Amino acid sequence: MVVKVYGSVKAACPQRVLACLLEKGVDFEIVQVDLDEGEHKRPEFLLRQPFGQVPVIEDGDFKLFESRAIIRYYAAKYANQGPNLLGNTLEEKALVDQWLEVEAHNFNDLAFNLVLQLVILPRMGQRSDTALVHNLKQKLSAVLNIYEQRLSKSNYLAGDSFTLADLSHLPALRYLMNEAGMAHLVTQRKHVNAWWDKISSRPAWKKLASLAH
Ligand SMILES: N[C@@H](CCC(=O)N[C@@H](CS)C(=O)NCC(=O)O)C(=O)O
Repeated sequence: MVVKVYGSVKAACPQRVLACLLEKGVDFEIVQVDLDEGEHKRPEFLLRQPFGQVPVIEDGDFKLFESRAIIRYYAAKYANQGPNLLGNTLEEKALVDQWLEVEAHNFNDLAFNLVLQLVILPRMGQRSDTALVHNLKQKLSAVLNIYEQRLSKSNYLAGDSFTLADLSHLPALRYLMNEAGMAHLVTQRKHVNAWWDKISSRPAWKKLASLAH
């Protein structure tokens, strides 16, 4: 049964799910939801995702939304297929969870709002708020300094192998570095930069990039 992913291959949150499915070698079909047309706010879509956001997956009769819940589900469902993205021991798994929470609560809001200010609003003909951009950059720099320390001690966030904790950062980091012109936030930090090089050169991520462009 092919997994249906409702979303757009260009949107960051669906990309988190697609990257995980590609890592695991799970077949999927993308059901396009046109955010520009507001399809995600229509009643039929709200039956799948009551908050009107993408992604949502449909796997046979099973439906799930929230991208991080979805990647945890597939990493566990296909634990014996493809790379282990969850860690082996209880402690390794806890560290993966810890860094996934850091991504969701310390990193993502800042990165998302920077992309909003620098890419999305200008695209809609609106001006970005320079003071806010400055503030977001300062705060994100402080978060990335903590990543730099962590990554000076281990190859990946949760330890010595690539896990969901790393994968979950890929979409927003890519937007930040490319469209938002904030690559220096990564390249100025030796260990963060080496980590980015490793995680963004994985075949699954490269394949997703080729689907998105
Ligand atoms: N916490 C949710 C966030 C989903 C989300 O923000 N999706 C964005 C696309 S990346 C979206 O649907 N934006 C349209 C909107 O919020 O109206 C998840 O991770 O799935």
